[in-house]
Amino acid sequence: MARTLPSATGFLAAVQQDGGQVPQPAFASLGSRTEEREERHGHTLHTRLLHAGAPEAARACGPGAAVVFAGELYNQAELRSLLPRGTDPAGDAQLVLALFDTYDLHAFRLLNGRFAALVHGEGRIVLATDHVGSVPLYLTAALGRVLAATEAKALRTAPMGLPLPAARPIRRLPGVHQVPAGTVLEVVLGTGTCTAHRTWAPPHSRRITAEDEAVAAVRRALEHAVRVRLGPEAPLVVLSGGIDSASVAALADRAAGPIDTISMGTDDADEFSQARIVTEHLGTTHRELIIPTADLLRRLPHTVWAAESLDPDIIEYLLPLTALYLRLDGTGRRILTGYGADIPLGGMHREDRLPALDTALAHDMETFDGLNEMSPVLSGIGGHWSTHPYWDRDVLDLLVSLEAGMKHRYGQDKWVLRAAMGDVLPQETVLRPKLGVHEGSGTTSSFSRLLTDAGVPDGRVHHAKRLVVQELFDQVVVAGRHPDEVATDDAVQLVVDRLERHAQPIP
Ligand code: IOT
Ligand code: MG
Repeated sequence: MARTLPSATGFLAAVQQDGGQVPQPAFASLGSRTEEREERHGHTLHTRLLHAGAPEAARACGPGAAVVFAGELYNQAELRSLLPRGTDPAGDAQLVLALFDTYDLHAFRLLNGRFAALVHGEGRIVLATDHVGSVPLYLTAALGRVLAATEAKALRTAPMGLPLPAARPIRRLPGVHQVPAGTVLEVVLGTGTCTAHRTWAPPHSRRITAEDEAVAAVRRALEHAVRVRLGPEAPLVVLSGGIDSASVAALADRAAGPIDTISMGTDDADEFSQARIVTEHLGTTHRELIIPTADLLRRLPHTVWAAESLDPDIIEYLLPLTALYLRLDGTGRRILTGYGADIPLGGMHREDRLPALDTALAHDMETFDGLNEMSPVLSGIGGHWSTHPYWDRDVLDLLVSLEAGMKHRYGQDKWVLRAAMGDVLPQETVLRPKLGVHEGSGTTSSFSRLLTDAGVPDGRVHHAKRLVVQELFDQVVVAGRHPDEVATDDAVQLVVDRLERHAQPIP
């Protein structure tokens, strides 16, 4: 069978002295599981991998270090050119191990990928994610013991107390920390010292480029990012019919067509006609999926379970996509999405003043870490693997650093992207204004309605959404309940009762 998913999509790994017990992780992501134990440098490395049938390439061991790797690299060819002649690593984990032998933890500064990794070296553990932390990685530690996992809930039964000031504490899960985006954490087993090494940061400067150069650079970078994300089988592009996902579909179709596309809508709203303009132009195998609004809202617990995020706005963007991923036929699809384009291009802000546009996008680039909006678990709960060309390291570096006048130009938002795609998409698509997935699917309004129908005053709806998400997080992440057993309506009722109690004057 052609392998279209990465070797591993998640892991729990423990390094400890006594070879003690390791929790059986309750991953939300689907996949086969393999367990391995190995004695190294007086410690046991115990790995539980989540994979799609070929876990071998996700682990690599050498005399100096062992690597556990979930996800995939997108600049392998470049990376291989750094290795001595005759070195031919079999997979991404081996490649990382070979680079680690030469560059030590600075190897992670070289990678462009979507991954989480653990390296066990002599007396220390190195934990790393890709430049934007798109595969979340969590840890908890004690002196001489480190437990790391790609889902926070996998660590909830075994939190340990070692303070890790270099990592981000997870609210509501004491003892559990997240590896910050673009950061390598190094934990010395003997002393418990934890040091952070930044491997990537969003550019703060802006480049002045001629129009045609900027347009060509965007096209080239995006084309490359799409190409390296394709597997051996036709990819599936989740398509709204907006410029972001239509561009990904067009470039994937040119590189590996014919491709499959899918659009979701609800009984409240859809963007089917706009998506169809794209699919007919490209000749994709297209499917329209209507998810009844009540079913959509029932997936709120699953979305929080997968994203492990407490941000109600982000959860609203992710809910329709999660519901879509759960309804795909079969398993093991490689999914390409246009998610993320709006952040470096300032598309969400509908802002035509350049200072305000750059302020907004600089803010978004400073605050995305920990929101987990690109977590592979969102599609992993349906057994799939998603990837985001706009957050490719090279694409992101380029888009962020273009001066704001390339992003808003001639009265258009995301101008440089639209200009870069003019020859492969219908004019109507190129000119179509932004509509967020939370708007196009009616998610924001149906979630609001759920709350106002339960008695929440209009002015408190956003606050109530935050509390509902928090309540769901407490149930499906902190308490470890399965989302199938958690009802959105019950969480809403709990929040409404709590709000009403607090609204009463204190006697
Ligand atoms: P939006 O850009 O509308 O959608 C994200 C992706 O989801 C699209 O590119 C497309 O691949 C897929 N998608 C959207 N709607 C549908 C649909 N009806 N059917 C199938 N697939 C669909 C929010 C947003 O507007 O999404 N995402 C922003 C940024 C979030 C802000 N985050 C932050 N500040 N940290 C984005 O950049 O994509
Ligand atoms: Mg978008």
